[in-house]
Amino acid sequence: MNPDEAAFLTTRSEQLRSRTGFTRRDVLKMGAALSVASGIAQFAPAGSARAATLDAASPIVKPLPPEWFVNYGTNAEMRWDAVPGLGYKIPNERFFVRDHTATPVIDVQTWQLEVFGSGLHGPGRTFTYDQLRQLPQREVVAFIECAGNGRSFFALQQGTPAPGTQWGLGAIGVARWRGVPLAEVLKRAGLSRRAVDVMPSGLDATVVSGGIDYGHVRRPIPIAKALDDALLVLEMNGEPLPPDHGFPLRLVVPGWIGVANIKWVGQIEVSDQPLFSLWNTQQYVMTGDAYPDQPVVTTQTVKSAWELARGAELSAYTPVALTGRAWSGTSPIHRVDVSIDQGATWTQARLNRRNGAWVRFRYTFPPRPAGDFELWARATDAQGRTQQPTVPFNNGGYKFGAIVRHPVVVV
Ligand SMILES: Nc1nc2c(c(=O)[nH]1)N[C@H]1C(S)=C(S)[C@@H](COP(=O)(O)O)O[C@H]1N2
Ligand SMILES: [Mo]
Repeated sequence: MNPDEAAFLTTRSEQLRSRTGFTRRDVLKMGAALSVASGIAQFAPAGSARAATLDAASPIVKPLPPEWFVNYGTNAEMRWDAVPGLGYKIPNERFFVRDHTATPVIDVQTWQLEVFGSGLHGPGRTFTYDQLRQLPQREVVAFIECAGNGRSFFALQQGTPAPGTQWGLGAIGVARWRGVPLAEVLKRAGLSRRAVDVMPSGLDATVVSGGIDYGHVRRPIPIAKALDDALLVLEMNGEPLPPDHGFPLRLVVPGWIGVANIKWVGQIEVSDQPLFSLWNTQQYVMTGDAYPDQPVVTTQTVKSAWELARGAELSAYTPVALTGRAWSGTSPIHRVDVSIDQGATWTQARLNRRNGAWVRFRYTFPPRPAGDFELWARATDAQGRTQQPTVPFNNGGYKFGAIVRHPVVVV
């Protein structure tokens, strides 16, 4: 690394430390790993020049106070060190945001949902906001988590950086979602037995990249999932959906990756043929040496996070009560084990009774002399899937489910 680059990284890392809770050591490691791969410009929150432009017309509508969020411009990560004291659900104003372009502001008076396609036996139909509110409503408490949550740890822990937003573990939130089962809407639109895929499409700006317009953000789910528990959501934690989270209507697909949960839905295509978009072909597909079959990413993996800053200081010779949360896309969490000696010995964490979208856990850090430690939390779900020390790399940096090594300093 030449000295200029080193100076750049130092500056960036100092900005990062104050904005993200990553330690300087983390950032230097990440920077070193990233500098190996060329053309990766998005690893850090925007530098000052870019941040100024973005702040002038923020793509995200809600306030993003730095004590709650790491601001990446079109994405905002929840800071885990701001989570202690929050209840089971993450309040709307604290929920992470991930926009491919920018949050649109939609007039509900003129907005309509249009359902169409070869998977219907008639011409389809439209629904107004009020009509949707008259239909049977259901509630679900579920997480929404970006497929790329934890991506930075491919660089930081495994030395294989993946391009894209360098999320820590805060691209997740849990909320109570209320709305109309997608099944109810499909039935009323004339669902045919021949339907195979259902593709909601967002009303945010189309995605243009390299001179190509890929259209509105949209991604199909199979009809089985659509009819199972997919919910067309009007309310988040008892309030109308906030603009950043999809007002007036978003799809919630419990357990599936973030991008399945299309925001600002304006159209739903129901097809008797498999459907494709950028978001289930070039993006959100596992690629790389470990994935010759290139599976489409659907459900989330098992993960856990500490409600604590990276590099947090703990008092020497004192037991310290620590908390965290663990989750899985496919079943409740069964147990969480903790190691502070690089996996040599493990202690079971105590799980709260409330379990489902995620579970909160408690662990008492034992009295220790001053020094550097790593907290390792290893969650196991009810299907026996356990976090491993490493995970195979994939080019998109999706589903980083390995044990995250969380540095703490005993002082
Ligand atoms: N229309 C639309 N839907 C979208 C997106 C988007 O950019 N446009 N982003 C997706 C991605 S990648 C994620 S992770 C989640 C984020 O949801 P949130 O911003 O409510 O946390 O929304 C998904 N739905
Ligand atoms: Mo995402």
